[in-house]
Amino acid sequence: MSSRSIREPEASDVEVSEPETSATGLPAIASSMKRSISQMGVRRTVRTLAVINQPSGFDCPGCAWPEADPSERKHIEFCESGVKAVAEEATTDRVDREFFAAHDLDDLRTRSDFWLGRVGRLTEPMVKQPGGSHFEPVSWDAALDLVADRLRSLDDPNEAVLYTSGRSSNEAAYVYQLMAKCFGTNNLPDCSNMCHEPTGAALSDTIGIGKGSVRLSDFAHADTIVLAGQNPGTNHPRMLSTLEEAKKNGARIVSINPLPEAGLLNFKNPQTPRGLSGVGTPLADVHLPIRLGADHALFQLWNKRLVEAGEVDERFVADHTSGYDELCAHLASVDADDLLRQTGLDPAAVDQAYEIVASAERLIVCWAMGITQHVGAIDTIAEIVNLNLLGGHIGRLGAGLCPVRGHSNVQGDRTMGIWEKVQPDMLAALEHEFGVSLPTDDGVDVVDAIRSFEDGHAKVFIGLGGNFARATPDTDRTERALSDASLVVNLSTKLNRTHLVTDQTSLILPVLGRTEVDRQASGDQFVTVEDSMGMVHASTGMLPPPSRHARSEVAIVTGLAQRLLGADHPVRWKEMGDDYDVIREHIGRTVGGFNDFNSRVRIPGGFELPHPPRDSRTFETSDSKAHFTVSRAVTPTAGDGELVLQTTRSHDQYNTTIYGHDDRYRGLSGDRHVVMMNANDIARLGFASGDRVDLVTSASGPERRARGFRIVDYPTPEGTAAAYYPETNVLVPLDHHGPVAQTPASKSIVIRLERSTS
Ligand SMILES: Nc1nc2c(c(=O)[nH]1)N[C@H]1C(S)=C(S)[C@@H](COP(=O)(O)OP(=O)(O)OC[C@H]3O[C@@H](n4cnc5c(=O)[nH]c(N)nc54)[C@H](O)[C@@H]3O)O[C@H]1N2
Ligand SMILES: Nc1nc2c(c(=O)[nH]1)N[C@H]1C(S)=C(S)[C@@H](COP(=O)(O)OP(=O)(O)OC[C@H]3O[C@@H](n4cnc5c(=O)[nH]c(N)nc54)[C@H](O)[C@@H]3O)O[C@H]1N2
Ligand SMILES: [Mo]
Repeated sequence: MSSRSIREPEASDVEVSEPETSATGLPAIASSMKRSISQMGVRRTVRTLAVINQPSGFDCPGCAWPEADPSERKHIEFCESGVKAVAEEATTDRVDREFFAAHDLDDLRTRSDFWLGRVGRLTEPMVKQPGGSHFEPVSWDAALDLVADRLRSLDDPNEAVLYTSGRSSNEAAYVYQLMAKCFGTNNLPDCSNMCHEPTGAALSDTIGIGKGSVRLSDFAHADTIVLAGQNPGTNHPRMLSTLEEAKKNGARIVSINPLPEAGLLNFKNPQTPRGLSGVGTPLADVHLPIRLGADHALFQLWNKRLVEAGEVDERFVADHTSGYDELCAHLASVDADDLLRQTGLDPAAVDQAYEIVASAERLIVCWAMGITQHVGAIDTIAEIVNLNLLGGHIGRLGAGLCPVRGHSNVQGDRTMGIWEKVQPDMLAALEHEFGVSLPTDDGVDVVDAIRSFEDGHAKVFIGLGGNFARATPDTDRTERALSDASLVVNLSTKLNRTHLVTDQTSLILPVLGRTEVDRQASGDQFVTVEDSMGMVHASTGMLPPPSRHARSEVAIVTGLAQRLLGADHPVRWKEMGDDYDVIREHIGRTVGGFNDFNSRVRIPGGFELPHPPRDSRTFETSDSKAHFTVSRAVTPTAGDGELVLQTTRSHDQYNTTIYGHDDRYRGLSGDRHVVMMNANDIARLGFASGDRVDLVTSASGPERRARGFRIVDYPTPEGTAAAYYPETNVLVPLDHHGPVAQTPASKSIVIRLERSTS
């Protein structure tokens, strides 16, 4: 299939069928295999899938859910979403110079995200000059010189913003942050800022480390698992096997989610006879269809009851925590009825779930974007921590806190120093290791980066992966802010909107993906990643590169750094680019937990990073205790004629990459412009299912509008609605975020509906 044959989907209408009540492994894998074979052929499909997530193979770019110990690993360690993610990368379609000659900028700007992603892999560096109509080929030398010259000509290094998406390897992330810091800026925003940033903030404050405290093996020992604000059937399908095993061992599961997501209710595992026979394993014992953003109220209500009933691990609380008396005083002052009302839940179901949680001896709480993408996210997560601390569910086998990360190496990138916030210990270690002096002021996060482009201070954008213009909130405003950027550089596998936003210079640098052989001067390289539970392991690609011009992220960054910082710079950029072991030696000496990195990562399965609360109930906080947190629960509300909207993922996308138009488990296909609403709201607001409406918000400033959405009657709680991201990012005001983390509150936007005129 040549790239030219990709068609925009026909303007079709949404087809609605009953939502599924079970996540089904086998048809799921079959359907994704079909697509994979159409994108990369049978041989490539078989070859690739045989080594995905195997100790000697490559790490699945799908999500950050960990793999089992190599001794327990199955032959198939992938899922439908993983197959789609791999096919997206390993496609045999190519975007070459003829493609760019045939499609000018105006043409590309009219294309959908689906089309841009489907045309194929980028093959050679391309540049669009200021005012230019087309992207044109440019040599690597000229491209890297251009970036280095522009950066050096800035008045202030902080006029550059260096973004990272969470797919980059540890090695690429490490050299990238080092280059930024040596250049003189901590402007290192990343996709975490829009994702689990509130998790890191809340966990650092309360338990002294911003990462989750469970191992994969804990799930087999848990007696209770709470799944809050997460859709594992779609976004972390391999987690369903873990949950199935936990159920088999007797665990009870409470799910908290406005939507009855299929993967929360039942799982038919294709790798078990039971799943094959179509029976499946019921997952959630209790499902709580909560109002958007009311999780804080729910957890606080449970905590109040636990304290009042004396269902507290007194020994743990006395030995390991501080702030208990303040918490008790606060919980005594809050009104249980008010908290319950905020949730909108059936009191009997809340009681039933409470009984399960209160009687837990080994409790794991998992959460993802349904918790973090709210104004009050940090407080909600701190309330979850309160729950685990009250029961002593931390540093105990089968218990703990489990933020479920998104991008496959988003956690590792942060560990490697991709962070706009300065980490004094790491800064000192880098200065000592390399004999350099690094900037000490915090840089900008995603939201502040957009503000900085908007006010004209920021001028150069560099993206190590990702699709900044599309993933960020307030699309119109953000695109306007970026349109004046004097230089936008993207290291990308695939074409996307961010390449097209600036009216000035745009540079596309094609990178190797994880599935591909990465050959450098010292021979074939592997890279490393860290999963959601702090396991670090190697990833080795085996497919041929997409073209002879594509370069590894490490090669591009070290090549740029040499030009930018000069031949006599004390960092050995070239040696690092030639041999990734050299990078890992530096990481071993400058990043905590990575000693003997090169030897330990060569052990199949890799190694585990230390986590003091999990390992020894040690809390590296100001008073060496885990902290209870006092905060007031405030649930987002909408006025008459309004709804609170969440923006969510369909079953057929990877963030801003749209694989197709089939949100299978929710029974919605054909078109992504749908708004899921409760039947009572549809009637109350004077509409009918199937009506075409605009979603409009006037919260936080001027009116914002997303046009032409079909109303679908869907089981979401009254007063709430759901629609897909990124199409609805146009509605998320840039200033709509919580404190500290500044993560856009893209799961609570107050909207009204207007009949579509278009
Ligand atoms: N196939 C696939 N896999 C992916 C991704 C992808 O796009 N496609 N993205 C990756 C990334 S970067 C990430 S961060 C993760 C995201 O994984 P998820 O967090 O599962 O992603 P979302 O689709 O945003 O789903 C949020 C879930 O939370 C629920 N929810 C929304 N608001 C609330 C609330 O206020 N309270 C509660 N209790 N629930 C709420 C929604 O109904 C939905 O089920 O997945 C990763 N994996
Ligand atoms: N409204 C709303 N907005 C959201 C969210 C939401 O739930 N609602 N979710 C937020 C979340 S959780 C996240 S993580 C962000 C995601 O934000 P990003 O990480 O910026 O977005 P992606 O869509 O994952 O990036 C896709 C692009 O990455 C490039 N790419 C893919 N693989 C590689 C690789 O191996 N190397 C390199 N260099 N490039 C590669 C491709 O060119 C592709 O076009 O979006 C956030 N935005
Ligand atoms: Mo994410």
